[in-house]
Amino acid sequence: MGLLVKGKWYDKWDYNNDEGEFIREESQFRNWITKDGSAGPTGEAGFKAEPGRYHLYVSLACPWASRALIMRSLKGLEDMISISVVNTLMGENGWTFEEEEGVIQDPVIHADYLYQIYTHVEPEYSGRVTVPVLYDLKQNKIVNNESADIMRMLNSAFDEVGANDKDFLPENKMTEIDEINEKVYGTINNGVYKAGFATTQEVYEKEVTTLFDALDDIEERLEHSRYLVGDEITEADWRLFTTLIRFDSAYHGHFKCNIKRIVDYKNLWRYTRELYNEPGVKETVNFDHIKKHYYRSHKQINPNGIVPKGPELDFSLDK
Ligand SMILES: N[C@@H](CCC(=O)N[C@@H](CS)C(=O)NCC(=O)O)C(=O)O
Repeated sequence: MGLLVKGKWYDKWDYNNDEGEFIREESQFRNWITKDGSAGPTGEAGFKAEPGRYHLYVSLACPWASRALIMRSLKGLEDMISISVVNTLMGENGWTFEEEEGVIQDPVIHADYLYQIYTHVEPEYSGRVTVPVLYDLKQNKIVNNESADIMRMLNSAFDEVGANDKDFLPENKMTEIDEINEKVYGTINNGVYKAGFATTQEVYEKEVTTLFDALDDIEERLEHSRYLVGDEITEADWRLFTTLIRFDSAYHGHFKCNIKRIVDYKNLWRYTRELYNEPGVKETVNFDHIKKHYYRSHKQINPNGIVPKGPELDFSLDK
């Protein structure tokens, strides 16, 4: 694992502050694809929704990249936005395109490493090299590398050029969606990382407690509501789902988020299975990539890189 400093790759672990807390860096590319190419809420103009123009770099292991992948699938954008899939191991060169089952090579510069895509568009880039990356094949620019933005643009930008009309961000639910997203992000999506990457007992215990308090709250909320914001699936559900689907296979063991498993919660388990069985979703979930990535990439947590055999999970709906 490492990062770019003025376009040069350094292999170093640099995520924690002096107190042992995990600190996530802000994503740097924040342009927006719009129906007519006008500027979106952030970034510059010039990115018009056109079939075949954009390419998405993902890891099938990564919950953030999977948000983008799920939205691409739910909106029927598979033929309009092509993808590359990185190798499961994030090692000394970061994400790579080394051959492995499920890997899809980079069509742009036939890169060996994802960081080469970043330096291809910005030779002096400094920062982390993360997935997802939404890339403009026409202008050779990175449009955006923030999954929260990518989800939002895919929800509607391509609707007039062939995407289906599903809307996961209904206007009248936006306030509630934003509120729940914020809570879920801080305590659950990022919460598993904050617990897993803590480097002191004290920080770990604080973070894992916050995480399970939040899961208990969601469990309670789902007692009265089929989805997070009423009876229709919204963006908020997909943002929570990509963490829940990885929980028992990766976070419970590798990140020591083991007070309970998702399968132990009545409502959260029902909810996770329902979302997993929505058309187009299970195709984006690859447990082999998920387990291999987490257990093999973070040597400071699991030095021998042993990948556990289990757990056996059955996501069918008739359980
Ligand atoms: N805020 C970003 C976070 C993306 C992210 O951290 N992705 C991880 C993979 S799960 C990554 O690529 N990490 C590489 C690194 O931090 O060096 C987003 O939501 O898109």
